[in-house]
Amino acid sequence: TQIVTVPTTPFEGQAPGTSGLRKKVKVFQQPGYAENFIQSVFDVVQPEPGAVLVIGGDGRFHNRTVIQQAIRMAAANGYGRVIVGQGGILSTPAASHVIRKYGASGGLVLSASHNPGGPDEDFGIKYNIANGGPAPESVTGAVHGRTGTIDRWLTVEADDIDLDRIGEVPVGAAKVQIIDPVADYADLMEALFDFAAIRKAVSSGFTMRFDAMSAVTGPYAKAILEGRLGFPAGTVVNGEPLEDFGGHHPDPNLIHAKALYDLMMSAEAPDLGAASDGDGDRNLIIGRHRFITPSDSLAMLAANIEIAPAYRGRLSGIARSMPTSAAADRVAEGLGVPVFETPTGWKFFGNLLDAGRVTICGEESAGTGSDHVREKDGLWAVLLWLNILAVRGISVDELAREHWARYGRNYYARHDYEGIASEGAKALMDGITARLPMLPGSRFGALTVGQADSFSYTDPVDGSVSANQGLRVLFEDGSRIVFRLSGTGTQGATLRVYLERYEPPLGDIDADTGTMLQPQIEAAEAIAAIAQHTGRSAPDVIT
Ligand code: VG1
Ligand code: CO
Repeated sequence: TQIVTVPTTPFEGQAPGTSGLRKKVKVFQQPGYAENFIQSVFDVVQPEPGAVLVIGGDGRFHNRTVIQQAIRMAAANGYGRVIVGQGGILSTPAASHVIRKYGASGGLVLSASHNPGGPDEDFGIKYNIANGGPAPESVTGAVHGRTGTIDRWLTVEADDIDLDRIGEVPVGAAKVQIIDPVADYADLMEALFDFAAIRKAVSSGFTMRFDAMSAVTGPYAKAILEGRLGFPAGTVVNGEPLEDFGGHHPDPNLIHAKALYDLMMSAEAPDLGAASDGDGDRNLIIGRHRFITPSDSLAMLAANIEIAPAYRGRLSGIARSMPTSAAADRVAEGLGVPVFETPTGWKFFGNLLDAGRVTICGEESAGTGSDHVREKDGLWAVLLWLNILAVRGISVDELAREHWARYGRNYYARHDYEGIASEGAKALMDGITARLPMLPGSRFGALTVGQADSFSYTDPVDGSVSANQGLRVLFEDGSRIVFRLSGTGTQGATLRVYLERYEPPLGDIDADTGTMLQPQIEAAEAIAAIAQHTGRSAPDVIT
């Protein structure tokens, strides 16, 4: 086939953030914008002739356009086979699994995750490597470098293919295979968990609601929960993936999944409420009248993971991102396994998982996962909860109380200030950074600072160093505040303030989180002058 070389010039700012390149759809619609980025990926990873590439996305607006183009470009760049989810759909964890299962050299995941979708909203492209996980910083850095010098991209002359028809079609010299996006993933879940025990609980009256938020998990949740596990039709709500997610933020938190929260706090609450995000890697867990923070969920799942058949006797270690609460650390200590503290973003878990040093990992941002894939996995977390509840025969609330009674409770909240001016955000972070050396010994109300630093991570497997991963203020009583700027936003800056305080088993373990964290909230304002720098008197989102 004829390979066509299209001349181009670099675009500013094609820097992958916490999870890929994310921009407004309008930015991606500029001629050559997506092509430049994708070609930069191919130029960096240099696929072996005949290599396999996986392509899939969360079904948001602009997905199909970019997929058609990426298929032609893959063919021109020497890939022999391109595996695409039907309709262009693959949840992020499903894409990770498909990459691993079919021995692909990597994959393109088209998503802006929990960010809204539609012509005026967000789009994103992420490259995952052969282990199924997000490319490490060495790769994303090289891709960013390449976007600054790129002068051509490669394609083949070929028409768009029918993305909705399962089967194989040639494009240039490559074979394009359209696969069922759900089947492989559903089989994997069935191999990990005790579906028989869950089915039994369902037939004995266990109820749940899963809110797919009109995003990618709808088909997966219906096939697994309603199909394989026997939950009644209607258990999955908002189950059709929509290009604009019905105009909502597909972000499973108490603000954007408020309808689910309200149901779970009402008299009609089912036993379990759960939700996932745009691309299916996040999870929200709410029991009847009991919200579980993602940090607690990680700890509770780790403490009980060996109940699930595929994890019996093989919890090797636990990893959490630095801003995630230390609840998981107490479980690791209790079980005698190591715990690792990584920077924010799933790419930092890949080496630990590949080396077998951890079995489960998680982030405070509603991400939990294990060594079954190399991404966080929303439905996996829901199924692990179901497996544990079904086998133990207790409620979410009972499990939480039992956990806190044994390990104590890490009260935790994250305050987000979204879409603030970039200069203000920078001034705020610079201000704290300048004060860091002076903070130890300073008092804020009853709190005294013990240690304050900028978090730097040395990967224990390959020795790579990632500096400036968040500013930490650690108080002498064990509580802490972390300040970070988001790396996934597309407009201005987003400040994240993470607040945490530990309460021992015999302490006040069933109190209101906001009240318990009030001293830390006041200290955060005193240390960072948030109101002055952001012009906001309160956070936009509290999770
Ligand atoms: C956020 C979360 C982080 C998560 C990332 C990608 O990043 O804080 O924990 O890994 O989103 O998740 P940031 O840089 O905005 O804080 V997803 O579901 O958006 O791929
Ligand atoms: Co996501």
